[in-house]
Amino acid sequence: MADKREADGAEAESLPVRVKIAKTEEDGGREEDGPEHILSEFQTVRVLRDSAREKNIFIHGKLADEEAVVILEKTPFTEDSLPDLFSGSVLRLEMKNDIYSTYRLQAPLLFNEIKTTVVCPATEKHVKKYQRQESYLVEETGEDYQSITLPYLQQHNFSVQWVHNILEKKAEAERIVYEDPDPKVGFVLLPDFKWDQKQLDDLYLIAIAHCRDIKSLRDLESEHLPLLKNILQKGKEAITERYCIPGNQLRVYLHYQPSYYHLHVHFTKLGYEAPGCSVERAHLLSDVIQNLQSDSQYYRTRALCFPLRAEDGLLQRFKDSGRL
Ligand code: M7G
Repeated sequence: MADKREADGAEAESLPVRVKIAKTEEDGGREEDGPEHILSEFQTVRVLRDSAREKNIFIHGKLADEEAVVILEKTPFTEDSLPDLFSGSVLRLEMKNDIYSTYRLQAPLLFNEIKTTVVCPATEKHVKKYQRQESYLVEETGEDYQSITLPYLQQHNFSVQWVHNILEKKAEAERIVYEDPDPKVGFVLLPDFKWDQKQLDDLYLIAIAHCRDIKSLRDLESEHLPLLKNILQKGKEAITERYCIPGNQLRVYLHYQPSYYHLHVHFTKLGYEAPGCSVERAHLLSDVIQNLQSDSQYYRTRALCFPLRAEDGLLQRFKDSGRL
């Protein structure tokens, strides 16, 4: 590969799309510019999902013989870009009728950027995660968690290498908004990779706990209250300071089930319907704190509801156990 990189040399610079990929542990988990991961080489296998309304498309394909998922998403307009957009664009008339007219606007190149996310190599679980599927609500008791969910997720979870890379400053270090380095109550706050940071309307950050022994909401007990309160308070303060958004305009929550089993908290702007913020998956951190204050074992013992998608292996396990 090193030879290929050298041989590509200067031409590689002018290739249309280059993406940064955080490598795995074998490579020291470091970020590297990878000319081998060039979307001009991407071969589409099939479209997993697309939405004309959300203006995005999720594609399963191959990148240099590896399975990959590519997500393309048109980004929102921002007010401060309007003067350049109006002055630098060419309008082509489509139709005119009385006071009504429609055009195709050809904007300067800068405005034609498409937010692109690449998962490579992607596992079958990644492909399923992004595929459009029916969802079914599951009610999981504390016993179900121990006998069905925990054994399943110990075998079939997504790698959290990307999380460790962030905590160890091997990836995204320059994107960190705030860090409390304390090993017990500390966390790293940074933009979620779903947010392009160009506008505040869809603000989305995640706080990742430094401690590595809490998989999800289910593991939380009252001993974790100092950690949770710290994330809630300092996370909000850091966002207010950096983005001038007051704490009471933030939706701060955990997912159950999460995709990645290392404790992390989502911070999104109130009013933005972030993916996964619906009642069947999001648990407000302030509620979680109060529930643990009333009962240390609340999340260990309570039945919790969550949606599972048709092809999720965990759904099958619930069916096999006669719980659905
Ligand atoms: P989750 O509830 O475990 O999974 O949240 P979800 O993706 O089903 O919501 C994990 C969060 O981390 C999501 O909001 C992801 O968009 C975000 N995320 C995932 N990865 C792999 C990365 C990453 O590499 N960098 C950053 N900054 N965010 C990520």
